[in-house]
Amino acid sequence: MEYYRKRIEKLRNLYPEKGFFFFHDIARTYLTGFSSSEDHDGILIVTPKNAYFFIDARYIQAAKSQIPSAKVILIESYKDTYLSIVEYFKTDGVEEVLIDGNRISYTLLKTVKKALRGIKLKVKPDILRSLRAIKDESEIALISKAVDISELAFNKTLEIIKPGISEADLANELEYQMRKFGGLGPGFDSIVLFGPRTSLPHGVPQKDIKCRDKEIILIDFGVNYEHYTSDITRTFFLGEPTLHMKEVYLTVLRANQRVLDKVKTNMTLRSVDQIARKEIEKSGYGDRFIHSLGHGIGLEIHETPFLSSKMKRGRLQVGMTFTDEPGIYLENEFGVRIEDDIYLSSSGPVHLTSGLKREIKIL
Ligand SMILES: [Mn+2]
Repeated sequence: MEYYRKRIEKLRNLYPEKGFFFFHDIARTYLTGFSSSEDHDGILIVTPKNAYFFIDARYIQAAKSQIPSAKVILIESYKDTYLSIVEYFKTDGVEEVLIDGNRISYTLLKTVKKALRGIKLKVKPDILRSLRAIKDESEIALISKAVDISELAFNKTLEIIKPGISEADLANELEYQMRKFGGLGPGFDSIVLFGPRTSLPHGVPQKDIKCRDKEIILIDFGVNYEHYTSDITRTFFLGEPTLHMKEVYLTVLRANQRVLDKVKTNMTLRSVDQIARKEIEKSGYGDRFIHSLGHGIGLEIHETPFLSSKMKRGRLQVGMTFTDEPGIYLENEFGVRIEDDIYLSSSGPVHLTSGLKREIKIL
């Protein structure tokens, strides 16, 4: 409970004297712990003195019992509520309100602008980005739990792999196991690919693609645990892989491992990407590593920090959680990606996904 109050306090310190208008689920979950299904269900406003959460009758009971960090107020109609919110800001002496420009629709922005008559409205993209990039203890615990469930679900799913099973059926089994072990479900659409289709970095599992006798299999998945997600990729084999596959696999593994060995606080984001990229370039596959090295994980599957050679600014900081996912993709042949989750603690990187072995795995 304290964590939510602390986050609101940090937000106030970052933008002193300002008011905030939040209307999307990520911000609500981060600042109150309460999640409703749609972005437009629930409005959170924060002033220098108070926080108010406006919600309709469908959620009011749950919100009242679950939210310690804001006063929960029942609303009859969202339209009227927009008009009444201005009074809360005025009573608390707010002269300028910040609103998240990355997520608001043009129509809602117009409505809010009109409703806040007399108060300045400033559109600010991704207001919570810098706060959310640095995880607190409770967030690390949730991500770690998501990782634990991922391991259990993955290992259980391996048991049913045999020639004839389809990509889609395997993905369904994996997602069923995630829920069975306590997850809310997948953190994103699971990627389960067989054979040459492993060279599609974001392929969609198909019903009519069946596992063969000898097969390369790529599974990229995450578990949503209390709205926080893990993100893991394992590439492995049913039957003996070819020498070429082994060589590519070991190259990707070396790149992945080098990042784990070298990553540290204050490193520039692009240089982290470079660690893996150089390793892959040395083996001659530099042009087949066709995406960036990794991204932050948390309430969203892709969030700050972005570990990419395109990042001109930004450094790793203590408290960040991110993926380390080099890959090599050989069109019409096969692809290999190995993705791990890392937490940068004050005493160095913590390999969250170490429970899922990364040496060549043959089923
Ligand atoms: Mn990822």
